[in-house]
Amino acid sequence: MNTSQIAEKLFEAEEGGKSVRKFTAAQPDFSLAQGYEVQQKLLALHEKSGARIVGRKMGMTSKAKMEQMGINSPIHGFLTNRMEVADGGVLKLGKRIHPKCEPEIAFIMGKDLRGHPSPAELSAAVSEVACAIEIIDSRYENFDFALPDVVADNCSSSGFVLGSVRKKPDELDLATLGLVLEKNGQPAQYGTSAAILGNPLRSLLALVALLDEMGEALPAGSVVLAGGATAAIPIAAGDWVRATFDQLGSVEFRVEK
Ligand code: OOG
Ligand code: MG
Repeated sequence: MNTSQIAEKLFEAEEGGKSVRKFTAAQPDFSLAQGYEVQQKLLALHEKSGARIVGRKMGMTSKAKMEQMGINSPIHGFLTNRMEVADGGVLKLGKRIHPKCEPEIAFIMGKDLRGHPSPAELSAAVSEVACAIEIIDSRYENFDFALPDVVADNCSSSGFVLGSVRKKPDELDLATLGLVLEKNGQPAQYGTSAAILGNPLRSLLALVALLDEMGEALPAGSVVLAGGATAAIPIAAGDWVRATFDQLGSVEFRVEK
């Protein structure tokens, strides 16, 4: 299959709620570069169906996630307006296949960023920091994929919830924010923002460098998810999930069918 056909398959899998086998199983030479090519074609299919890109997400930026998924290099995907769930709102599962969620740190960009900014330029380009929960849902059977597969599948992106407390990067020590993820009132994961490449700002820096390799900038207004700070946990209809972070308050949602 070529990259256009793979993009079609992944789009159909997501729309129809039916998982597919990882492409590297039948095409072992399917490369990371081709994975990103598929991802761009997938974005075009989402845009054709009326979705709008609102930001980017980083993946595999913590040891917990690398160990859970068996992949050890940072990757990025896109976020659309259709993926956003309001803080305190309801996630309708719809056609999701085997959804999970994970606690993250989010940046809302105030200025365009491109290339290799200095630490000062990086912080100055961030207008707000928020706590967040990402909802992921691999379109692959059993969440089983190699690096090019997961990149093609937009890094399992499926949804995100942004916390309502907003801070400036210099109002926080971004490397030391403790957090707890609860499901139905029970703690499910504990973590720290340090798990995200030592400091989530490093994840933002890595994203901007990776986008630059594709000839792209990160525009003002973008939402950026820096990557899961803990392993992801499964969610199902009826669940209530909340993540609480030092200095950034909490973010929560309920899950319905
Ligand atoms: C891939 C998505 C990774 C993260 O934060 O590391 C990711 C997956 O785990 O299926 O979102
Ligand atoms: Mg994530």
